[in-house]
Amino acid sequence: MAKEEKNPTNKSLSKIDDLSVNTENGEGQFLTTNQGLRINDNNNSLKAGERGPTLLEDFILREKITHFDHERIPERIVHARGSGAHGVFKLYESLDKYTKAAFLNDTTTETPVFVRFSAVAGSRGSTDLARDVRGFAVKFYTQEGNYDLVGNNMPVFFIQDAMKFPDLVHAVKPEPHNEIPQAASAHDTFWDFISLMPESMHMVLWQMSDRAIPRSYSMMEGFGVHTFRLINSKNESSFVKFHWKPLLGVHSVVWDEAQGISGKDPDFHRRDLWESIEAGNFPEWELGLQIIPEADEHKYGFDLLDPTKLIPEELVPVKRVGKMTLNRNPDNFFAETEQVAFHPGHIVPGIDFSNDPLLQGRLFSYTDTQLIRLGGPNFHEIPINRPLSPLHNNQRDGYMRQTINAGITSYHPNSISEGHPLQAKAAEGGFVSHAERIDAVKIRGRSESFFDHFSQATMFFNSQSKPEKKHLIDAFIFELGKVDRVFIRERMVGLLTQVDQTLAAKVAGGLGLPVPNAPEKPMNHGVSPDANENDTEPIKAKPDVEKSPALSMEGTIKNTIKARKVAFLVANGVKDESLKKMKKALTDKGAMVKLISLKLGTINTEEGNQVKLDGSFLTEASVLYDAVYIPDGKKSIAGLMTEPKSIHFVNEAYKHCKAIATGADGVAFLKETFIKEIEEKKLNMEEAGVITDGNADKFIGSIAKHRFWNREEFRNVPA
Ligand code: HDE
Repeated sequence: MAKEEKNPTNKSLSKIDDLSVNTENGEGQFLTTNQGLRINDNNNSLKAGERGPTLLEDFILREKITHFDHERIPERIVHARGSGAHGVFKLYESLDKYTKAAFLNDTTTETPVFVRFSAVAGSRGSTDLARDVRGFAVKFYTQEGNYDLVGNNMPVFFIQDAMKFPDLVHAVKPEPHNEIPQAASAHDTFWDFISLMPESMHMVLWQMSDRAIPRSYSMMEGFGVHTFRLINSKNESSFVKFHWKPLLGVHSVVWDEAQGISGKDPDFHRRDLWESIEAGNFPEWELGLQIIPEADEHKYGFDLLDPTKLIPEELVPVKRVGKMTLNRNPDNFFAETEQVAFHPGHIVPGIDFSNDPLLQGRLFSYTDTQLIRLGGPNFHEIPINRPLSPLHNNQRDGYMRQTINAGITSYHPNSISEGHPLQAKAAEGGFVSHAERIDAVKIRGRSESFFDHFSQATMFFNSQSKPEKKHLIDAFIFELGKVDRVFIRERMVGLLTQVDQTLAAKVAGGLGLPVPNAPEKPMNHGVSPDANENDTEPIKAKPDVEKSPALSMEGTIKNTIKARKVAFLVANGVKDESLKKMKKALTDKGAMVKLISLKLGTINTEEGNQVKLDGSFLTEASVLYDAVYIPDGKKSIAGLMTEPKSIHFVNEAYKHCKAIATGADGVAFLKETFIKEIEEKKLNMEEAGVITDGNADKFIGSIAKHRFWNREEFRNVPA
């Protein structure tokens, strides 16, 4: 018997590769049908006479249209809108003390990764800038099999038990009678549900914060959310929370801007990720671990198994253990980004689950949904989902099977193939579940340690800076303002009284509702109607820390302008040096510069050189940029001033608190804009992020600061 037959191996996969059609449209290749037949005329169907009816015989037309008719697969029920990229993960130091996972032990290899970022609620074609949680899913192709870290850009979740997930998603999706609104939580059913679910309060504060409208995927943190376990080679377990820390810092846009971007460029995040990678500005994150010894399981005022709680970094610091770099765009969106299938249950030896009831439910859901989304049980064979490690088992057949398994045994135990494929001992890398002792009564219920729904919501609110708090309050007023039923708004304000009285009062004020003067007793729908109400009432415990600075974006990295987009407003007569020097200074630091003018084409500089333009005031908008620069050249500035859209461009950038710079000539332009109010109020221009001496270093410093929130206190730009 041939070795192949005894031990079916991945070799059979390579047979398929040999057979696979070369789909690259390279030189000298002919157009063919799916059967390889060369096509002679791809423009006309087969007809009975030039003006006659089309013939059913036309198998080429039928094949083409049939395939086209079936091009769409169901979109993901959640996280439908997303973008992906390839990259690598490199470990800084071995973590063998905590885990035996090879990719977390070996500092010499680079582990390939594929990452998909997503928004949760909207459909595949919805805007990137919806107020929403973002998915942050990473597939590590390790030597021991695929490990998927399927996280979000917020460290907690709305609900404590998987049982509530379909309810949550039904509530946030467009309302079923009219399918409105798309990609938005600002509607009655969402807030009806949330206002009846006090456990969602902490997450809702994150969702109303600017974290829900990121500037870029590469400027978001990522979180594994649940507590997981690390297991070392001695089978010792520690608890762990996973973090991704972006090296560009954590930055967001403002809500008014997000709404503008949604119209001007709904692909804003997708484009940003794509362009950054194409430009060599590879997005980078450090993998961070919060490691909690098993002995400390009950040390904190919250339950480690409760996914509505985070561990403040001040209590357990985040240990940065390696770096992920995204360095390659996919070749084909559908084949890779759409067909990638993540699963929190894809783990490797050295990593294990906790009993978080949300995580436990997820372990069922992902394969289940992918079976239908990807059309059957063989989606692990789609190239983007294939592990790099060898794959042998007795699973066979099914829709779209690619592997041609050789041999006659597809069962275990067998003797015909001498028992192959073999079970692996733990020492040989076989996965063994952590032997956790469980001695329990079967119960449909929730632990009392999950009943504190408010203390971390309050901690989050208290940890925000003044502008962040203001944005958060405005977001609540916006969202609840879109709710038609007044009793839902009132119930929500009542719940906010449990979080913070000022927050509740300001939101009530914005909604024209009476301000409750004491915390209102919330309803608890997390329990069965048979439960004793007094034993199950939500409580507000004393938080482990009152404030966690790590939860504010205020203190984030502000020393880089890599991947930032800067608009240069120019017209005929712009000064060569003022344009070129600034452009070089910014692009040297990794920023992207676009030249925008009254119309497309080219302009002539004062020195008579021709410069190519990247956009016009019709094709571009300030919301798509991080900063604006107006180079010198009196004629150029006079030209710009003939176009009111250029004034609007700068006013809007000013309104959104972005860095703005001009040379000496541009000061006349600024006087036409609302920026003049800084001077009128005798405030310092540079402290408000406006540079008027064309100094590149100062401008770079201002862009790196991201936004000048101090302007919000006095600026009066109407629209
Ligand atoms: Fe998911 N989630 N989820 N989720 N999730 C899916 O799987 C689900 C949860 C997350 O880019 C689905 O293949 C349940 C938390 C991301 O392809 C589905 C519960 C977190 C992605 C599913 C949760 C996530 C998904 C839809 C509660 C952060 C996109 C399509 C028990 C830790 C992955 C799919 C990608 C996708 C179920 C809660 C993250 C339906 C039942 C908490 C990033 O299986």
